[in-house]
Amino acid sequence: MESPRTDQWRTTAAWVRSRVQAHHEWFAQSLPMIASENLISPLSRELLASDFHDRYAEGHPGKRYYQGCRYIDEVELRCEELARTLFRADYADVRPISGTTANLGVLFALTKPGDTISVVNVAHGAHISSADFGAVGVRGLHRVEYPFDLQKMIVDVDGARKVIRDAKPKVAWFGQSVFLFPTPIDQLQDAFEEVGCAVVYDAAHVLGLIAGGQFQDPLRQGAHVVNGSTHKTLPGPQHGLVVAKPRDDKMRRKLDFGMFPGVLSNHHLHSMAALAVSLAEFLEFGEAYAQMVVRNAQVLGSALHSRGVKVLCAEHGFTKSHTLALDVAANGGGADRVEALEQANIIANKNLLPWDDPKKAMHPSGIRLGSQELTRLGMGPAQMEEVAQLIARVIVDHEDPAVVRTDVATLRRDFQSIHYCFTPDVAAYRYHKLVP
Ligand code: DSN
Repeated sequence: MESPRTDQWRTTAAWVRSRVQAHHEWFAQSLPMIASENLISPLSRELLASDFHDRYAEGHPGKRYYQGCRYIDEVELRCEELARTLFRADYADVRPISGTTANLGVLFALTKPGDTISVVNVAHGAHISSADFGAVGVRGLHRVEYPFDLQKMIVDVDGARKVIRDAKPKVAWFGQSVFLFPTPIDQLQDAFEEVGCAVVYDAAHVLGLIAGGQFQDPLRQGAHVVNGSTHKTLPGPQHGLVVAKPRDDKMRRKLDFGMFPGVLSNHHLHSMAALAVSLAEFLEFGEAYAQMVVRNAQVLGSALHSRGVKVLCAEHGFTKSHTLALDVAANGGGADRVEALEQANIIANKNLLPWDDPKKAMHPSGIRLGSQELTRLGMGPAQMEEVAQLIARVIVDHEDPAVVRTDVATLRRDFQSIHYCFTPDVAAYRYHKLVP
């Protein structure tokens, strides 16, 4: 007979499983609109639970520190090849286990403590990697910031050129987490060349839009390195990626060493395999997906604007990415309105706007929305009009979220499978139920 103690932990394990199941059921009735998230395909998801998860494979295919890597090596070589093909890159590293790890590995490769780096300010939408309290600070770098055009929500070209010329950074770093418009790095080429800096573009948010040819093409606009996470507009596993056109062999070797042994030990082989499948699927479906993501974001921006929601950059078409930034200061503030949206089963995040006090990150005036996951579920412009109406009822009209929630569920009922992938029919089952 089992002891009561054993029962206690067995019950706890079952309870954890039931909470995950509850989460699945909740999200199946919701509109997930956090700009950094997405749905992995069923085929990729299956590999996350494979035996690759249980193995070690430090080093490179054919030169491992562990035996047992015969098939892992084959998959990793193919994954690298798929990444080089998709991004038309000379170099690919598919080992980073997240976007921040990719950032850290690149910083470790291209800088030494005390070097200067030029970055976008976090208040202007940069990722926390660019902050003193993030990866840049961990590497002990001296940070200088580009001036930012708050009307156009992009780096100010003349100001950035001056910063680069004056500070002579070792690395000029770009990329944002509130990433509405392409960064004009092509116009900074003269400054990059004059100071001889490495140019790095953190593409986490827009990786799929770049791969799908719908945003900008940093590797052909002056960037040596593009890095980021692989689960936002590129709908792959929670993982990271570096692709590059290294300017010489020395940079190539440094990038390689920076990742391993620089910041990685083992590199999560199950998610590397899932990434390989996601990259293959993106080569097949990515262009159409990325086009629809951007179109949906623009339609959503326009529809929200016409319903009285203050969407940033109305005069510039709201966005050229998957992201919209809303100023809801006059509607109760970001924290208050995302709570109400969540009550209506519309999942979004509060966000600092450039003019907010950075110390008030928990009570900002903004909300960030992304169109990439609803697009993955098969929604198009007609649904964006409906989504805008649902959001405006909460944000502008302060309607009872419980009433809006029933209409959210009705809209969501017809959008249960994952699109732009090889096995759309399996999706609903995988997404709703844990495998028995
Ligand atoms: N923190 C993530 C985001 O939501 O943008 C990026 O890592």
